[in-house]
Amino acid sequence: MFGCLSQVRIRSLMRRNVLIALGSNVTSLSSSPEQLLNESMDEISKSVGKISLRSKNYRTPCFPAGAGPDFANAVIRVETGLDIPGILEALHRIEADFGRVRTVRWGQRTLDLDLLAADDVVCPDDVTLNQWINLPLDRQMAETPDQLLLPHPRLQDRAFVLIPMADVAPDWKHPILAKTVLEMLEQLPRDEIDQVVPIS
Ligand code: PH2
Ligand code: MG
Ligand code: MG
Repeated sequence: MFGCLSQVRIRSLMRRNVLIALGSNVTSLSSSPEQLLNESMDEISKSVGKISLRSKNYRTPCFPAGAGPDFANAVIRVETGLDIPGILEALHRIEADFGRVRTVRWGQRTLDLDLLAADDVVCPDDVTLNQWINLPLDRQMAETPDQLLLPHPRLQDRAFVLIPMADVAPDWKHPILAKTVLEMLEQLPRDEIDQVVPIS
């Protein structure tokens, strides 16, 4: 599963900057989606590393449209000494602790934590990542990668990722697409951007 990571392991003594997307669109018995995001950030700072920057929380329409209630989304920038398998393990544990229940692929998510990028690491390799980036929409809906892909292969398509990402890493440059977050955001349709609204 972690085929590309030997190079990353060798660098494991280095601290790295990672970008993590947080999403929630279900209300647990005791918390709102925004509270879940805030509480999970406390947990990430304990088990992954220092949160150096956090975006605003945003209210966003569910993708695909109509598949569920609106999401609360945010992105954080974390400084960590963990290697990538260690980061994923911590994120999965935190998702489980927050009672993530996943019955259908695009269904309601208590808490979804996605590793968007780790510095400029490409996983597993340029050719494979490019294939996933260029996957036609119908196949995106039907196929799920069975290995870690970094940067996240859909981040350039989603206003609910790029807008909070622009709060914390506007100048981060995609290592394959060679565009900054702000440049990727400029390519999205205006109406998709307008639907992502900061939660006051
Ligand atoms: N996450 C999904 C599916 N759809 N839609 C929005 N607005 N925000 C998300 O975080 C999101 C989604 C699967 O992880
Ligand atoms: Mg996820
Ligand atoms: Mg997700």
